[in-house]
Amino acid sequence: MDSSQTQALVDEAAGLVASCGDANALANAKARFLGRDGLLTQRMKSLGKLSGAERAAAGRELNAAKQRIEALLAEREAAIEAALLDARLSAEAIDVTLPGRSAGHGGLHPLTLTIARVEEIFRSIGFDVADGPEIEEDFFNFTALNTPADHPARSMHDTFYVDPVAGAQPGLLLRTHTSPMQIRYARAHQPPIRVIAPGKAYRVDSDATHSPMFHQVEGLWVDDDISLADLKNVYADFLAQFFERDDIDLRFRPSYFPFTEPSAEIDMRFADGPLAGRWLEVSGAGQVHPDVVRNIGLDPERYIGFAFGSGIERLTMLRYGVGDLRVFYENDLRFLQQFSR
Ligand code: 2NM
Repeated sequence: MDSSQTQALVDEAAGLVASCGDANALANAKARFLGRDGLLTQRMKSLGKLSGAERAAAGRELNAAKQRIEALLAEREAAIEAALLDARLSAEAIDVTLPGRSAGHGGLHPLTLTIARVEEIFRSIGFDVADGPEIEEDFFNFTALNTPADHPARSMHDTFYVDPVAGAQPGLLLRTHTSPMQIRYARAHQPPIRVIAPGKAYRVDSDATHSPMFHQVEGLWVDDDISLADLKNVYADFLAQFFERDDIDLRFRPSYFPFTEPSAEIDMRFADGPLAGRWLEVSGAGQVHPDVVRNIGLDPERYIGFAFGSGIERLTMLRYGVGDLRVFYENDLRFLQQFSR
């Protein structure tokens, strides 16, 4: 046994250890040289065959070789562990510079946008905005508005009545218009009264042009020296601001409502644009019936009132060019997202 053979063994071990890619390969390499039948172990076992002086020198040499191989193994093991840790860290890494996952932006519904717009415009003209119950008393929804007990609007086919339950107030219904809010407001304020009441109303009605729940804005103006011409001016001003146009014509067409006399439908007409020349119905209106003036606690000999009621859906369809009422209630984001800004 000579030292060049020992050196060759160390060289071989160094090459094998360097090629080890994982802990398993390293264990095999260790067994090949240092295991019970390992190449270096065999040599150590054969030391006994040598004479004393030779044995001491060969023993030192083999021990040095063993330490060298153990060091190579330890070094390689540390390198493999470090590489594993690196790989794990980069796989688990969080890139804090990535943008967050957005929950998306909410937006206002087109009908809500219209209500906000109508409120802003009427406030600028000097009107107050009133808000009140959607579940109404028969008195405010019908009786105070001059709608007698045998009027068809009161029939079960037209109105959602609340089932009377034990102990509950009788005669409740889903308001069929926002006028009851006008009555509530007018009874709580003194003239001059200028108020609009926007909000939801309900009727037993459902087809391409009617929804059982819809939105209205009604306006009421009570004073001692106003005329239908004043109402017309206010409404014309409102339309010009709402549509942001100055080419709008108005006409009042005779009509009938129980709570106004005389009554009219308001039609409007654009001079320009895709709807040019077509009369479009946008509102009902009229002089508040003397009985209704009395019901709000005022003397009809002294005070005169004018009122209108417009459909929010109709105004929204005209402003945005929406052709079908039903899209407002279908919650299709492709439609709704066009209105969020
Ligand atoms: C309309 C048409 C005409 C109206 C009347 C009143 C009140 F409360 F003063 F009597 N509020 N709204 C009115 C008048 C509503 O809707 C088509």
